[in-house]
Amino acid sequence: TRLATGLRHALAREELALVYQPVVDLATGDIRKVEALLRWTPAGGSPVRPDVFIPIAEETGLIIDIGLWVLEQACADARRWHEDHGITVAVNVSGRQLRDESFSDAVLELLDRHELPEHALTLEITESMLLATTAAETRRIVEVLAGLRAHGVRIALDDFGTGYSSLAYLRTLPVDILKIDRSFTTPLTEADHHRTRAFTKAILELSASLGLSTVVEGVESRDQADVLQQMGSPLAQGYLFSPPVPPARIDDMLRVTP
Ligand code: G
Ligand code: G
Ligand code: G
Ligand code: MN
Ligand code: NA
Repeated sequence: TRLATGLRHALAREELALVYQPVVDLATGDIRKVEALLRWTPAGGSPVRPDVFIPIAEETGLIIDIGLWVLEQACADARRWHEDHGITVAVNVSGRQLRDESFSDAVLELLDRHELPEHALTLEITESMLLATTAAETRRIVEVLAGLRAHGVRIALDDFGTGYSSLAYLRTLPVDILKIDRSFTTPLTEADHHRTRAFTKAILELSASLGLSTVVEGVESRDQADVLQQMGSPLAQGYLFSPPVPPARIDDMLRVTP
């Protein structure tokens, strides 16, 4: 297709860019980490949404090279944020990347080259990435994640609570962080919120009892943030704090000289 052809040239034409969304400590408002989100603006065109081009990148295999570019940029940016402020960076990865046999070595090599400690990088995975995989592929993905985790790289399970079998995947996948999907956040402050609050509270307690840390996504209002803080949620992400912004804006927020 036309988009696939365009995407094939996106790297060489420097049409890709990363934006970063802060993850804040609800108690203090301090930025604790950032999530890297990929943007593609074809030359002379308007931006293409990631939910449109990421699936194309996965189908065409372009996600391997694009994913390495994302990791490279994210580590280069994270280095100046981590050194002075202890900020860690989260990068979304696709199942296709994790099944690539050189993935682990590539990640460890670029952390080394950018002088970033392994714990400064979080890889965000989703349970949906396991839906179309065979049992052997799933075993391979678990092995790769466990290997990186043994080196100190953190693994986050993204969009938690949206799949058919979130709890089963939580038992299967080696993870450190749960990211509660924003579909749980929106109804927290609606009139009939009792059931939603019970679900969110239960996930927070489950996460804590498994020794995981939790990030709540999609916080858009002060009221939502207050409810979450009362429930003991430490970390949150959403438009209330900041939309995804270019790296120079993160530098401004942290008052770092690039
Ligand atoms: O801002 P938002 O529209 O950025 O992101 C839409 C979706 O695209 C999200 O589900 C996000 O996980 C995914 N996404 C964004 N950047 C990347 C990336 O670099 N790699 C992968 N695999 N997915 C990404
Ligand atoms: O990787 P993930 O699917 O979690 O990607 C995060 C997505 O959520 C991105 O598309 C990002 O732009 C979007 N997002 C971030 N904060 C908010 C928010 O407060 N509200 C809504 N509706 N979307 C958000
Ligand atoms: O400065 P501006 O209004 O563009 O910021 C947009 C959002 O980013 C606001 O909601 C603001 O709270 C958040 N923001 C700006 N600077 C900081 C900062 O230093 N720390 C945190 N946690 N949030 C910030
Ligand atoms: Mn994510
Ligand atoms: Na999500």
